[in-house]
Amino acid sequence: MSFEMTGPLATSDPEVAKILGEELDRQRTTLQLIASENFTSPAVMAATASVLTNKYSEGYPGRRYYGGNVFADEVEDLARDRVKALFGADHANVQPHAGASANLAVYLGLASAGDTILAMRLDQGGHLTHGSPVSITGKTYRFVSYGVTPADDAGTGERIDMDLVRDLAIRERPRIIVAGTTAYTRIIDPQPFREIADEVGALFMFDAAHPAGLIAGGAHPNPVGVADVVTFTTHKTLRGPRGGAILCNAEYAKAIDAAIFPGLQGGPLEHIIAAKAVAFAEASRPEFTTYAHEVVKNAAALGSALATEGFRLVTGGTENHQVILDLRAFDSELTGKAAQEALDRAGITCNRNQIPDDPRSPFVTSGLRLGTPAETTAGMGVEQMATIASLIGRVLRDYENEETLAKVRDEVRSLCLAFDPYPDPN
Ligand code: DSN
Repeated sequence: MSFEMTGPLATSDPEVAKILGEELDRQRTTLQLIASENFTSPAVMAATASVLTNKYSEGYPGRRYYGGNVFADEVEDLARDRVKALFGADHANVQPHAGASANLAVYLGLASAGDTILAMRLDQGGHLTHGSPVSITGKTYRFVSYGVTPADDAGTGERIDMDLVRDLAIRERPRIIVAGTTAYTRIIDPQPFREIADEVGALFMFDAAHPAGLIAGGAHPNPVGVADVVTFTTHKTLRGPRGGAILCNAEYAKAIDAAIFPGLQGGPLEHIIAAKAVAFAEASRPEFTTYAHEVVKNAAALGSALATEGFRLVTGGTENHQVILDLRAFDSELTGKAAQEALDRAGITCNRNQIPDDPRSPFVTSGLRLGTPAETTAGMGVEQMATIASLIGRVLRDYENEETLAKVRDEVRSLCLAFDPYPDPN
């Protein structure tokens, strides 16, 4: 794949072309283990780089504010139809620029400022838009937070505390109950949340940003039709372009659409919507079902190999695309920050993460979050997961030794080149 280094960009702006070429090289020669990242297909990238970037399309298909939208309408309708078919939804809005704007639109459309919303705590695995005080969501609505159960030796703890969810729902009578996480390794069953929401007369929103691709591929339960509204990002396990989407029951369609435009956003990114349409079609193919199950299998293999290396896995294992390591059992002095930085120098890209009840700050942390969506797309399997776990163990046992990091970096490079996500078509 050479579009970054040749063609019109290289001719007219070699400076930017060089940076993009270097980023392409980074993605091809280092391990991408950030759980929220993936390698989109060349077809998704082609749509992203299309002429639709030139078009203003405020409004919705058939109800635009500017002329010339015949093809923008066609592509947005196609994206909406494809994603509705993929998840079995009544209504879709494919305009959110990100998961954060999708979540905010649900609150804006279905709640009033000051209303109570029940969601997962950021430091236990939730998201900034689940009411963090530094987010506009936490400043505008009254969030009440649930978390996870205490850790135990049997590995049955650190699960979403559904008793607490119910107790808080009964006590606080929230307008909306939110399920969904960014750092959590277990399947989230939407049904118990639905029952609690019904018991207290709350709306139920499922934030599927992380598992959307696993749901589309049949590896996780589908919250569509159980929750009133489902939000997700299109670029994580779903493997589309960077962006968001909202699915909802017909009765909330008008409120959700009005919240996105004109409530929160201006002109939609129709080139990204075209790329979302491509990704939704890709996710409906049988190969994607295989992919989704492989992602989960690879995460389980990576987790169990890392446990053998001496790491403690938060929740004792994984049922999705993530592995969250508690580094303290491996080395009580090693922080998430130091581990992330050493792994980066060795060509292993991942992110530090707080673990439940982390004594260290969010900037330092005692945990690391790893994910398998990207390298599974590149073709890696359980054998490579065992190799990766051993490379991580070697780096973190000797993380101040640049010689060790350089040796691992060479091995990482060879491994990645054998599983090139963007082989040159020539
Ligand atoms: N930044 C995303 C993640 O990494 O999970 C959440 O928005």
